[in-house]
Amino acid sequence: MRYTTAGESHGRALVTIVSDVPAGVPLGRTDLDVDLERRQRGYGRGGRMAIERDAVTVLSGIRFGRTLGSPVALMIENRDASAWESAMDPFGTGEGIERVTAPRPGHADLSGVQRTGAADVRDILERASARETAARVAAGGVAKALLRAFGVEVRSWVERIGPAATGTLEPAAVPAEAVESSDVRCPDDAVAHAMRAAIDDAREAGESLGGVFAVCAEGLVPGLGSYAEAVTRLDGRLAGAVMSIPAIKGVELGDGFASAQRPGSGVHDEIVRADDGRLRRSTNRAGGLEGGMTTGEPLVVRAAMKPIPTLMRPLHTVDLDSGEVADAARERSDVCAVPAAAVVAEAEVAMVLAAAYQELFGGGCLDDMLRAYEAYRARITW
Ligand code: EPS
Repeated sequence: MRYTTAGESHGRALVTIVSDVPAGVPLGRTDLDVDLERRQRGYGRGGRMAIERDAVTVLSGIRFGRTLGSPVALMIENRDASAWESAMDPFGTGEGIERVTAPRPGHADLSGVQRTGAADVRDILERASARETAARVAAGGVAKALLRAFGVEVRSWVERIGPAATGTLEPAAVPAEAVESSDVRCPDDAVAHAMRAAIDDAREAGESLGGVFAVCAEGLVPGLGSYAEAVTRLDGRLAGAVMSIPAIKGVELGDGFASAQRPGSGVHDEIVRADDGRLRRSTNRAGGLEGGMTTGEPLVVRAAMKPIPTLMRPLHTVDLDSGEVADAARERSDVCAVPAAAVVAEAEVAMVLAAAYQELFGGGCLDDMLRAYEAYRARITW
């Protein structure tokens, strides 16, 4: 399974096509829309989210609540597009439309115009906008539906926003309900309060804030991915997928960077026999991944998000028309989008894992995959 997206932030709609979807995967409207709604939430979001009501229109690939085995095409309309019709007109002349000429430090603006030769930074920023991640989340809904058939759930939480942090949390210490009811996706009430205060301070100061979130997948079978080839090792695929999300500047798997400070005995997870006779790990410092494969323990991916580059108190830049020092362009923006990015990362992780299930158990039809899965589980008696 893989996806691609198209769409500009203020164009008519975002679309995604999910290819190589097995037939027979149960998929309801809520499965697709629930995460779009979760991605829109979050303390620190800006004015745009008050306009949008992201919901999927299914264009192909689903019939009577099941996937057909054909590409799944999904569309999310941009409600804000009505205010941008002439500025985004595919066939207009652009006459009378104000150009953006002050590239924002930290955004795709400058490298984008250098790459494409565009005379208007808007040509770049419309697509580089994190609005695109709504389409990723829609695609992730298809991947999550496949994973659910194998008893796998993917969730996320936020551990840091600016200076306010919980420290590293174990999945077992993070109740899903506490996260979902928090507008910063943080299960610790006191820290959540500090996160909101930090966002308020940042807004007041014309600043933006980044943070750290974790994505966790539970119920995974061991052996997904591979130790054999660079491109099939799951670690690299997960890190690449999460780092493809705009503003993500660091990814760690399990204890990640902290592992570098400890001796081996303080890093590796001992193998023990559980009550059901199966082999497990006594700890999960590896974050559910060894040798490029899943261990069957919860998979934990953590990511660092930089602060959003659009600042209401802008940094200096150089105006591309005049060559003079200027204030960076100020688009309406979010103060903090870390909770939203966590939901986007769930989609990315789900897509990688769904593809890994298909590699191991076949990809044509869900029932065949489930039979292969049962045989695999039965073979691993220890
Ligand atoms: C974004 C700017 C803002 C954000 C947007 C990302 O949009 P606008 O330019 O319309 O004010 O709200 O994020 C989304 C629209 C979204 O759906 O997440 C940017 O410049 O990256």
